[in-house]
Amino acid sequence: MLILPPKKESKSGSKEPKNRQNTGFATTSIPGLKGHDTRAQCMRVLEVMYLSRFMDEKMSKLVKQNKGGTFHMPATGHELIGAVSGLSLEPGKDWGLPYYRDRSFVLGLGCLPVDLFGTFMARAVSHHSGGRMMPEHFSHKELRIPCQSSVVGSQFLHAVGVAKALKIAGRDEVVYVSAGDGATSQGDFHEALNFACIHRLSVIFVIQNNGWAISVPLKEQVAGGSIADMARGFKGLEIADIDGCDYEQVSTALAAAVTRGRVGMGPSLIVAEVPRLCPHSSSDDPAKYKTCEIIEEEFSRDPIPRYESWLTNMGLVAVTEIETLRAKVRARVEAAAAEADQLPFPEASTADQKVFAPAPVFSCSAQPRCAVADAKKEAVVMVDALNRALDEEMARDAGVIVFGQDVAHGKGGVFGVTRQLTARYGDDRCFNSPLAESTIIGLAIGMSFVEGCKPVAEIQFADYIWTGVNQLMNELSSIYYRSDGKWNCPVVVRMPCGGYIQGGPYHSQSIEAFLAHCPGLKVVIPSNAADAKKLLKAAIRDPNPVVFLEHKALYRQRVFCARREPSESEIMPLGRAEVVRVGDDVTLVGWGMTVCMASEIAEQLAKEGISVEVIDLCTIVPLDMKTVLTSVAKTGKVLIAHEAPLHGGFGAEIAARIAQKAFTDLDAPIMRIGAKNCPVPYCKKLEDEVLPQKKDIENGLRQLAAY
Ligand SMILES: Cc1ncc(C[n+]2csc(CCOP(=O)(O)OP(=O)(O)O)c2C)c(N)n1
Repeated sequence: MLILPPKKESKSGSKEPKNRQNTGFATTSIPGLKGHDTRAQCMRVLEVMYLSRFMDEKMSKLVKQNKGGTFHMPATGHELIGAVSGLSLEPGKDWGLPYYRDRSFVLGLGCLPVDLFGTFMARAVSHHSGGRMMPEHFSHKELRIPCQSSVVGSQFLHAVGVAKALKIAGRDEVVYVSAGDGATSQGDFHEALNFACIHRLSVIFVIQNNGWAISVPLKEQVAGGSIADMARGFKGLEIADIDGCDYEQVSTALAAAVTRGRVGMGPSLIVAEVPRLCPHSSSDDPAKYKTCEIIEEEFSRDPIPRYESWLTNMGLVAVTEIETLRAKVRARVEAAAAEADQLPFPEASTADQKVFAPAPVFSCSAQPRCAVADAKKEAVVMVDALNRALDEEMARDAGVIVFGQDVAHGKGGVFGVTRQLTARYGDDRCFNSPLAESTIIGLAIGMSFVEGCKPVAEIQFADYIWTGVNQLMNELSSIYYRSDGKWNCPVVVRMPCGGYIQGGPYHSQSIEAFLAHCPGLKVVIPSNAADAKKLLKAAIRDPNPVVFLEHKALYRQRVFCARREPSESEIMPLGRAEVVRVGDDVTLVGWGMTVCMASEIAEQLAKEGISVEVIDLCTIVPLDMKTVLTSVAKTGKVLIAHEAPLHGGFGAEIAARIAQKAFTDLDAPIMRIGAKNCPVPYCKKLEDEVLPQKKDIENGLRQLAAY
């Protein structure tokens, strides 16, 4: 069984509340409750509800006062379900992925009002985002609240990923995730329920159903109008459909779900009906879509007076105590807002910092490049080199976990890259995912939140990443930045890419330019077997998300791609281009397939006295322009060749940089070669017409040489 290292608790910038005594709260039985502990716990719930409500009242004033915050996302009406949920977890042990209207959850778990006010006013608070995110996008490392985005519903899969890593590590922590009713229309919700049930994960899904997604009522959102009914098909999911303003129902449901998760019995779904007693946000006007009768009915369900009545009716608290508590909380809210107003704004100079986490520096000077000639003996092809890299990394680090479609057991991936890994490391360490790319990336994100876990996910073909692109580009890439460097995601996403195999439009795509345009992703594309092994090892040891592109047509290519297999200790740093052939007349910059083509052509042209310097970028991000510019300074002529469409291709970026930085070194116009601006067709005759061919590269090089 994999034992992941225990989490290190880093120091928080803010003081945390001391002597929190809510552990075990969830197991308190409510009916007929009596005694000091229970009373104290119930009062704590009320205190958290007041905190959230009074903060809303204060924020609605602050938003008009030019204090740095321009947007208010109120939580009024949602206080009870959130407070009880937060107080039901063990802070620092359990995990919470709350959505924006779940302020009482984070307060219940232990977040401080001063931090939340600071975030509201876009100040340099050490939690939540340090001014990088709009308010109510919670993130708190010590309280195990992973960085939340604005994309509704994508957190469901992160929660499932956290729970999967915890299960593999044999830990008894539970994972809470919340969202509104509208978010249940997202595919990620259904994918998350599916995965959580297949793997019997300790996730508590809480849907705070206020009946509206901005202006869209539930009946236009959910077939049949019942989220609980919609979810009943998921076997193994315990469902509670409750009144989210009724303390007994809420605390009973939470207690059951926490207990169930704690002992590993599987996921729970709590659908809690609540009123939204406020506009969707400070930019919204409910009068456009709610009648007075609806608004009146919603106010009749306000959880605060209802809970106050319940407390007094149960004899747990006197009216005077309630008044005292209200006054105390109001004063605390005022003090927290005033304290937050003293906090500085972040420095402008930090705006583009922390896009990437610092990566280890690998020394590779002692590692000579594996020449093509070496390949004749003991040559390894790329597919085998990649398999060896995974094998060695899994043996080295018990946190490396491989998953994706068809990757496990006897199949070992549709190209065989992951073969034998389940047999060697067990099905916790190499497992099949459902056929759902959003699940794969979302899961990887969640798993990477658990320290020591290093997910290496496979997307079967780069052409199918698009259904996972929200998780890749909107979530994974920016978590380090959005959390102001608190949460990093050491995820590798391997994707076979490229054409020349008659794969048609859906098995031929070259997508590096899309990826390169997304800040926060490293993008790697090896062009030979030795580099593939060494780069994959570097990618796995990098603390950032790395997309690792593997050209399908090079997987088993021998002539130009097979190499002597690098030793176990050889690693190639990301961000270093390689001069694969030294030359004086023309520089060719390529990556992936075009490097192999160019190497062959350069060999032929050398016989005619045309000396071509071939540069393999190896990594698109980080981009090693220094090597490119040094070569251009020598040759004065450059051809950039890539397989992706020329239009908007990554070659344009390189050309622009050369033009800006090395204009005076140029003796000829910068030339680019790429595919036609067209999908890649199936028929070989058509495919050859669209994708760049060796003769195109040859012509380009000849033209430049003669210029
Ligand atoms: C994927 C996505 N689409 C659209 C939006 C814009 N948006 C923000 S909140 C929201 C409504 C969400 O409603 P619901 O999930 O019911 O939660 P509630 O706000 O009612 O608590 C929308 C459409 C978004 N943030 N994410």
